Amino acid sequence: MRERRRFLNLAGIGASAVAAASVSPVAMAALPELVSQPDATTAPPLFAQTGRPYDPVTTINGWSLPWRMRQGVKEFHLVAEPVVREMATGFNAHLWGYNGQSPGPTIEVVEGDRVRLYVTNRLPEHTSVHWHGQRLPNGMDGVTGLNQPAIAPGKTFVYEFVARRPGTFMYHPHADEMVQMAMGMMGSWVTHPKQHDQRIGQVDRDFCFLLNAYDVEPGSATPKIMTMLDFNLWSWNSRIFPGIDSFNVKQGDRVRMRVGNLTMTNHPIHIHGQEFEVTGTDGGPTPKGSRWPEVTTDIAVGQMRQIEFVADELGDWAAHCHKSHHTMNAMGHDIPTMIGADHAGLTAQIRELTPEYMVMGERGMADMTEMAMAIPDNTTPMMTGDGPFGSVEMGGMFSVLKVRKDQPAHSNADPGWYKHPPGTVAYEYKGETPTPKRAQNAGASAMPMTTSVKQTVHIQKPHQHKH
Ligand SMILES: [Cu+2]
Repeated sequence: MRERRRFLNLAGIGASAVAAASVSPVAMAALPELVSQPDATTAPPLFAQTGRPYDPVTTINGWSLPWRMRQGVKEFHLVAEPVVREMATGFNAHLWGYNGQSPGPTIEVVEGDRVRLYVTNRLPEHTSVHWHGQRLPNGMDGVTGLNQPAIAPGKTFVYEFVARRPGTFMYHPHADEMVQMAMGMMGSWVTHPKQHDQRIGQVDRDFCFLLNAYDVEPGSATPKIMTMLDFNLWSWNSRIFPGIDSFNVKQGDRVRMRVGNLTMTNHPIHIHGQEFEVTGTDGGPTPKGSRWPEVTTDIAVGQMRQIEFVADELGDWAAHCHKSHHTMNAMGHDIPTMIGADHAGLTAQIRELTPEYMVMGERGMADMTEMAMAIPDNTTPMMTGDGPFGSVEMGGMFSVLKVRKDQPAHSNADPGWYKHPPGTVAYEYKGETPTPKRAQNAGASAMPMTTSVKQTVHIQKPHQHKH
């Protein structure tokens, strides 16, 4: 017991290597092996070595947690801890997560599995885990104070329940929830069906990711935890474009995407080039008669959606949140609209007061991607991403569905950019452009103002203080 406490205390300061050396193998065996992920790469699907077999998911820029079987129970070990998450190349955020990354690992089980989850708390404050959407005994639901005492720093709690229904779930703390979610504590959970279910089809590829959001000031690394709506980083699995891996599939593959929303707002998820159906919600598989084809589905806060489609159109297809502010990175806020504004002379005057002043966005903001403006260390440009035809001018919740003839089965290896057959790319028209006749009558002259409005603005000068 004493050894155990010492182990946990050491573990609490992140000295796991020291702890492993100072604890006997017998003491260690009480807990399932602690597996940690060092980086944000998309791990290959984790095929079951023990327990019932299933078709594993691919977690975008994530991984699935290995388990051990002990007396018929599937045992996992989650460790809540501070992590450094690379959100895009060169941009590291100081988050809280599980087992080395944020989000934590995906947990995959089979309907009917008895699951035991050890949760070790290495955070500086107490925590708990809520298994979002599951049917389970009330005392396992993870709401601190309501269902269980909080897990103090250094302590390990055990959750145990049977995964009763198949579907897509999430896990996250229900203790100091606002702070811990703003810091990145969350993960996906997939319960695979035990046997063939009429409503749950077979798919060739099964992807999984969470929608999350952060407010990290450019140049800093730790999220602001009081932000409610004005987040500046809209991410999938704590990654922002161009850091989000593409979905690489073979033409004709039946593809499933499982998406959970743990941000503070809804996200209309939109996929170009093919139509999908929502085959599952947070409550389970949808009845077949309730499905219809669509290209965008809105995912509200706390919801999970499973969408499915046959990827039959070759190409590189955008897949993104359709709120355009969510496909931009930091610096995307509080910039006035300058389109159409005449800056002549203004810049010189402002520069007398602020020598570094520059005009942004008088022709739109696309110039920003070309300018390669100097930005603070440890952040990422607002609109970026080099595509085969230039800048993609995106950020945040944006990725690409790559459909290829020769993508190897089950592989998410990046096939590179699509090679368009000759004559299938939009091109510049080089002929003459006649002025449309209608243009003469349209616009302001089509609806002339009958009365002119004169406005007088009174300016009151500030009183001068007399000293
Ligand atoms: Cu969005």
